[in-house]
Amino acid sequence: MSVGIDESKRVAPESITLTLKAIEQRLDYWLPLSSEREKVSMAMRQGTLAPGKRIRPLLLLLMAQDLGGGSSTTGMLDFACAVEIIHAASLILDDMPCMDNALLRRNQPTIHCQFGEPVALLAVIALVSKAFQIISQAEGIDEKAKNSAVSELAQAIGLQGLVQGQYQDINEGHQPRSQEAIALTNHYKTSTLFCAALQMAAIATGATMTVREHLRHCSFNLGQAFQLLDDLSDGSNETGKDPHQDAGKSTWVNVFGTRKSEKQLREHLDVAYHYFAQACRHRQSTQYFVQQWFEQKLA
Ligand code: GRG
Repeated sequence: MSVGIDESKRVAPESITLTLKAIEQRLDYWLPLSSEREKVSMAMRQGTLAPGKRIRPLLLLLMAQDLGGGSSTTGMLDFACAVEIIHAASLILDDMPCMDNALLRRNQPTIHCQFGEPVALLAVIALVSKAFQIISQAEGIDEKAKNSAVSELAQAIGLQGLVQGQYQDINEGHQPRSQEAIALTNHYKTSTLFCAALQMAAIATGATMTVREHLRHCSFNLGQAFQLLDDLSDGSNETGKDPHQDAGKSTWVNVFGTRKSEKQLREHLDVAYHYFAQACRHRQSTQYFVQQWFEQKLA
């Protein structure tokens, strides 16, 4: 499948590679080993620094550029790290025996398999607290923006976000579900953290409420598309996910099949692009990056 992107608008892979390197270095800075034998800090590092796609921090940083920067690069990088750390914490928790009971994540044994359940749980809590510490200390970003960022990220985690998505998934995920019910769970599980990433970019750059509203619509659709892609690629080497993890779950792909899911994915992407264009009328690197990213994954 081709998304048909204009060649002249491609985001240079070298610039993405550099940004990814900056994210990884800053994560490494924020997650030091307390000591060689200190298991919780090892689990925190391992869970976060294991090779992931870093799509949420990348989106945050690209969107901040599209919206005109205006904030310190290090501070923006700190916001991006906070979002990635929350994502990593949610994956560690999601994999635990009381949740999905997964053995593999990012092509490596899951954190509870490596360090045991008590250490994994403590690492999750410590990562969540680290994320908020990072926001509060983000360099060169004013206090009001930091407060708003804390609020956005907290909402994305809680009962109107990841926690709700996870709850719905473990309670209803193995029962027959309507299209709407699956979309709602995906919204909570995935769109909310995409939303926090884009909102934090908007907050740090002083974007208007109208722009922020466009970005909310964009995130909803981007999250749906991303979750559909995640379901479609289950069991492939790409995800590094335990291939049995979603077996028997009422995901879009398991209920409606591959073809309908791909169609649905493309429809969500088109709506997301529409709102990207509404939010950033002058610079649209984020949209082009997303387009080429999906184009590559769907090829
Ligand atoms: C905030 C600690 C905390 C927990 C909240 C456990 C839980 C409650 C939420 C988990 C929700 C969940 C598992 C969402 C999955 C979303 C998703 C598509 C994950 C895969 O993301 P990728 O592909 O993964 O970006 P990588 O490994 O590349 O980073």
